[in-house]
Amino acid sequence: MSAERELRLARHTCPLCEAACGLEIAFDGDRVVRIRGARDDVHSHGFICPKGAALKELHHDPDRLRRPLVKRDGELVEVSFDEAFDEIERRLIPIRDHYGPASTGLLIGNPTVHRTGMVLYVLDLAAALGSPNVFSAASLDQMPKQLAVGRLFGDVFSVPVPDIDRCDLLVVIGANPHVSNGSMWSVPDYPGRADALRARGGEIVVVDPRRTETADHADHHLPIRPGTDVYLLAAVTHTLFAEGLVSLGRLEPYVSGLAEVERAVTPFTPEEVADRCGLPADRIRWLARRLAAPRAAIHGRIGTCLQPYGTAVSWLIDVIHALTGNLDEPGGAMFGLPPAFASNAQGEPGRGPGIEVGRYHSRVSHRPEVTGQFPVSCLAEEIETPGEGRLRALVSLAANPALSAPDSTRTRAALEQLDLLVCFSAYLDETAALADVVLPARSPLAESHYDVYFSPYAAHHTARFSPAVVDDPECPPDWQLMVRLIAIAAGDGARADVDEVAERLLRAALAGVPPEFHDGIVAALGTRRGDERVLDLALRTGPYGDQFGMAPDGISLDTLIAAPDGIDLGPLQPRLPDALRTSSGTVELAHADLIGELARARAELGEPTPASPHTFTLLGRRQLRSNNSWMHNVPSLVRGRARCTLEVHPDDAADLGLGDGETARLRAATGAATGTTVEAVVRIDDRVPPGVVSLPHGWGHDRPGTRQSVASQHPGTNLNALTDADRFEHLTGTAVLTGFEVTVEPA
Ligand SMILES: Nc1nc2c(c(=O)[nH]1)N[C@H]1C(S)=C(S)[C@@H](COP(=O)(O)OP(=O)(O)OC[C@H]3O[C@@H](n4cnc5c(=O)[nH]c(N)nc54)[C@H](O)[C@@H]3O)O[C@H]1N2
Ligand SMILES: Nc1nc2c(c(=O)[nH]1)N[C@H]1C(S)=C(S)[C@@H](COP(=O)(O)OP(=O)(O)OC[C@H]3O[C@@H](n4cnc5c(=O)[nH]c(N)nc54)[C@H](O)[C@@H]3O)O[C@H]1N2
Ligand code: SF4
Ligand SMILES: [Mo]
Repeated sequence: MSAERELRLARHTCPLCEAACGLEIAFDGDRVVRIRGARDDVHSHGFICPKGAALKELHHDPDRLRRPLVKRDGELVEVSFDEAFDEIERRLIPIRDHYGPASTGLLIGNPTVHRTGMVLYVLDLAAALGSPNVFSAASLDQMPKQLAVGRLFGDVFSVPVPDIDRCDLLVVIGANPHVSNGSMWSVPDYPGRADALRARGGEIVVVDPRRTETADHADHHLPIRPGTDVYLLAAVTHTLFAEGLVSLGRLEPYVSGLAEVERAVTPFTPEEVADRCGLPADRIRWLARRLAAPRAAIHGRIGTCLQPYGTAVSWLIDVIHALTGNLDEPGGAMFGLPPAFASNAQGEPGRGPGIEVGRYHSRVSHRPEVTGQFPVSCLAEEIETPGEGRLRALVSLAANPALSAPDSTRTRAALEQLDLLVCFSAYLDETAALADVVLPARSPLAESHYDVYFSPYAAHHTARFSPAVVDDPECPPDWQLMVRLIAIAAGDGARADVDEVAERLLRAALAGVPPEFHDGIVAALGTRRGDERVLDLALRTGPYGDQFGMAPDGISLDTLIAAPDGIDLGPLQPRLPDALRTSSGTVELAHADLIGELARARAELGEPTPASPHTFTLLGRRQLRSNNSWMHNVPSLVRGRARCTLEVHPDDAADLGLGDGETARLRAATGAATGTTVEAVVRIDDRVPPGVVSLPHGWGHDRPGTRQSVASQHPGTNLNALTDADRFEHLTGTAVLTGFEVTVEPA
């Protein structure tokens, strides 16, 4: 008791995943002794997962990078920050001067969007580099969803999310929120909220080839065959029309393209697709009828995006929401209105230019840009292929493509060919080990946090800001490192004053505001620096903002600092038609590209299924104690039973002669990676159906040159050694990272 009283308690936000849980951190002096969920947090109400608690170990991990590294004579050696930035300038600028801006590139990894100081400057960095070669984890993740909603609603960030606290039916398709806590859906304590949904009489249906942890806590599990969701959802849509279940409700005047959709789904009768999906036709009709009731919502994620029809599947999910009157209705799928950075709350309400893709194309395989990026699946070829515009210098922000990107053997070889690789990273990970310059990231506890990117997808409106809880005098904050990179790329030089460059960027962002107000706005932001100024500006001019005094009850960064548990801004509210940004001012259901995908799927339905009896379909999976390709250096998360295991159905294990805990050899059976083998420890488990095996991604910590002493004792298997950069989703180039063919044999 008395010892408890000595502890200093601080509040922070977990930056590890999209749930963005509120944390209560207990310090004894400057040591973190305990991290718990912050009980009164308005967003997460005390919820925390093992990864959040493990921030304690992350913070104190001696392996975590603390000083910059520069490669000298083949060895990475510690240098000062000034030396590191000088080195970047000395090497980057001549490459760009000599070969042009396209010879430089930017790779944006997942943690970037969880770090306020990074995400608020990342577009400025891309602009300063001036290169079309911008890649991000989005094309290993949600790009199909972004394109789908861009077509439907005119804005690539307008993803509607299930109103879980008020719905009566939740259909989870290709997602495992019980483990992931939601994705493009910030839903801390999914398990508790799912239980509450069922306790009030609602039901959960899981559509997943694997009987997931989410399915364990659901009412129905539909074990669909991998990669066939487009057929299932087309048949559901077909059934809605065929059975007269289409009812647009309040949105009737704001929906276009209905007849085209009806025509396009005509061939997809439940009987026609049942075999392909591995689901009985009457089960498909049942699902359609259930979805046609009020307060029903669908959540589709990684399993629906990282497959060959990712955009079409994502599109059909929201088409079904619209057709059943469940779009933008309480208990259905709703658009959040976050306190800041809401792209669909800016400009004229209800209308906009819509989206454009393919404004330019990649050099080697002529892939269209989507949201100003090329897909990671063409990163390696842009480095490997000689000729004008070859990618020679890459800045990698919190990305570990050596494990996260498809065909990692090829990706690693390509990264080694670069003239300059700069990595901004938390660890000397498998990618940073290949770098010429490595910049260290501060501990998340030394960074302030506001959830810029995922607050639009929160299941309930809140506003919360967490100041840094410790100082790190040795390592500058993220925003300063970002601004120094921008200064180099923009020609201000490595030693430019970060505040001056930041102020210039801030003023440039005021372009839409009459110039006579600029000085007053900048002055009103006071003495804050960097990302906190950008954030304060966005909050104050946002939908709940104080409008610099014109709305005195509104919020600002000061109000949020005074409310460490956050401010509750109420449940999600209907936002259509105002949130639309399509040129027609309607929900445009029937973009030609998407209708075209249905025609393509229809043609493939006649072809024999690709699976052969000798191969297995490999799925990925996420795990509670793992976070993509990192957090494996934290002892509490890797302790105990091996995590990176290959799940094999008992019947298959018997056929193959594989016992639990034995090692299997997997061999890629299709595409450019064909023949590549990896070994994985087997776990016999009937969660996977016969013919399907499952292996988590982000492992394979046995590469030379890394500094992750714990992770390297639990290396696991690199799933992406088997995936193939040449297999990608048709419209976005998103890598197909789930549902590909492998052979399995005892090692
Ligand atoms: N086969 C397969 N591959 C996949 C997936 C899959 O399901 N299957 N999922 C894909 C998805 S959805 C994603 S999002 C990607 C994720 O893959 P990446 O974009 O590579 O991101 P992470 O693996 O989360 O983290 C990359 C690195 O960021 C560094 N890092 C962590 N915190 C910080 C920080 O605060 N600052 C900085 N500067 N660096 C930090 C860590 O050192 C880590 O090594 O993987 C994709 N790859
Ligand atoms: N604990 C933990 N949480 C995380 C992460 C983590 O690494 N660990 N990563 C974060 C990131 S970056 C992301 S993007 C999210 C992802 O969040 P989720 O998408 O919820 O997580 P996954 O576990 O990848 O779930 C994908 C599901 O799709 C299924 N699936 C595979 N192929 C198919 C198919 O063809 N059809 C159907 N219907 N299903 C299929 C898989 O079996 C799996 O259950 O999680 C985030 N949260
Ligand atoms: S669910 Fe996500 S945000 Fe919450 S504690 Fe776990 S890792 Fe952190
Ligand atoms: Mo992701």
